[in-house]
Amino acid sequence: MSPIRTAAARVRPWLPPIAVALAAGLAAVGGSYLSVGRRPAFVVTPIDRLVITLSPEALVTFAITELGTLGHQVAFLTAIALTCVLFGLAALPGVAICLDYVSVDSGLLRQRRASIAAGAIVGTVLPTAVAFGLTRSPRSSAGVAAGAALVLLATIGVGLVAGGDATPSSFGRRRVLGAVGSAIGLSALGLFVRGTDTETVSSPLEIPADARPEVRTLLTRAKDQSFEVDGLEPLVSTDFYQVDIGNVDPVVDREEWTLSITGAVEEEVDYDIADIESMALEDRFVTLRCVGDRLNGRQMDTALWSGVPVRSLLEAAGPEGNYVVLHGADSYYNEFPIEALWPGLLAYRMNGRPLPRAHGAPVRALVPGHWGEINVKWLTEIEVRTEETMGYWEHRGWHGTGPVHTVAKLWQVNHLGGGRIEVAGHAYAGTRGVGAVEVSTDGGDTWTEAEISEPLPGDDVWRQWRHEYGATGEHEVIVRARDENGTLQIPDKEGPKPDGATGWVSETVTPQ
Ligand SMILES: Nc1nc2c(c(=O)[nH]1)N[C@H]1C(S)=C(S)[C@@H](COP(=O)(O)O)O[C@H]1N2
Ligand SMILES: [Mo]
Repeated sequence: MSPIRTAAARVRPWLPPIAVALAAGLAAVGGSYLSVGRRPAFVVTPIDRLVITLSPEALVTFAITELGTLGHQVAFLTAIALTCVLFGLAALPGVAICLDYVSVDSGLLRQRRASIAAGAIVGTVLPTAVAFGLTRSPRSSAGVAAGAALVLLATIGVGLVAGGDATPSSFGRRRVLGAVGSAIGLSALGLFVRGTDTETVSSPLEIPADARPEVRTLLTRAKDQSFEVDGLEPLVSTDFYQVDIGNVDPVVDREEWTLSITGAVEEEVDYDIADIESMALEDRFVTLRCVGDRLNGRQMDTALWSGVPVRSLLEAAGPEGNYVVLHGADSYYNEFPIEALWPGLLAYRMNGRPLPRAHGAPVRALVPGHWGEINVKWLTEIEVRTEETMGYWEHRGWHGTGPVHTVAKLWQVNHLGGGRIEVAGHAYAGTRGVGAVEVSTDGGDTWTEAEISEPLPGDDVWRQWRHEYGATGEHEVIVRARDENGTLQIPDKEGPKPDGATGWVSETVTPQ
């Protein structure tokens, strides 16, 4: 067999091997996804971690506060692209041997079956080794091997089939097309089989048939107490926000999971899921809000959580320090005064169902009144400390471990006809409780108390508010909450970083 080189290859000899190698990289990622889905073993997961770790703080903040979910998607797509390049690089030596560009141009080897075979092997083994090094998952690595091998075989196959009668340039093009086509095909199959592999969290409005009577009563009560305002989320959120340091949630095996209480304690204690489930269960409505939430953002939600009070576990260990660091299985950690943890809950159910993976399965912490970030998910360790240290977000310039600010959101404006307008939303003041919500429909000159929903049981739960009025011209609606002590929501406008957004939500409304 004589080497056939394309016109393009003569001008840019590196182009076909790079194109084929990148296709092998894509196929490696596609193969890994097909075999394990969006899980920690997916080869993109460690790269995603690296991207987030290495991203400049300003970019991460922008993604969290301005882009929200979109920011996660952009970050994840970047990680996917980088992973394709990484595996493309790993496949490149093999591809180069296979395509014989190395050999022909360097004159060291002749194109022959042996070098094709060697190239195919090298081009498969290297990416597989990289995958195993990154994920330690045989299954994910096998997916990578299959993807890389598929592309190499497709390339070689096209070479053998088209070798005889093709013109040099169409021959090179066909090999590249064979490589790219098979890579896209495999990735499409991965997407088809796995979808986006994100968990669907059932709506709390459909109370599960096997719900405990207490849960049924509480969820029904929340439903009944919710205002009937068109488009307004009920008192138990139907779409609970999610904020994570990574784009792939950890998968924690319930049976293998343990929670350790360590550090400055009289006695270190370990619990497994059976221990936790054998303790008396408590149901609590708890609202969470992310410190990165914009003033009128949507990173504030409420669920009915069931679990065990932290108190009994802490008492058993006998803490001898004033601080705790909670650690999650995703290497996330956060530090705060132990005082805040004592009244906390270790939740393993949410709205009458097992805690979803997205919200920290098997067990997460719920710490009354504090910003979302200390409510550590996939909780594995409670480390007691005698001295203060910094948590994950504090290292990145946030101060989100303290109590939440009081806030009233203006989430819904309904035009009821005849110049009647209904404005509504949710208000939250942590453990201080929402005392009142005040609305101004004239840009802040005069204020009226809005109607607020009956309080749900619980020390750390939001309320809804609504207000109906008539208007003819364009006007500005402003809303502000007071906590149960009568303290007004902070008026000065500040963005979320570093202490959480402050100010009063205002919106210009034009009657229809
Ligand atoms: N292990 C772990 N716990 C975590 C996080 C995380 O990234 N990893 N994010 C925190 C942040 S910033 C918030 S606001 C809440 C969000 O909880 P949710 O995703 O269930 O809404 O979880 C907190 N607990
Ligand atoms: Mo957060």
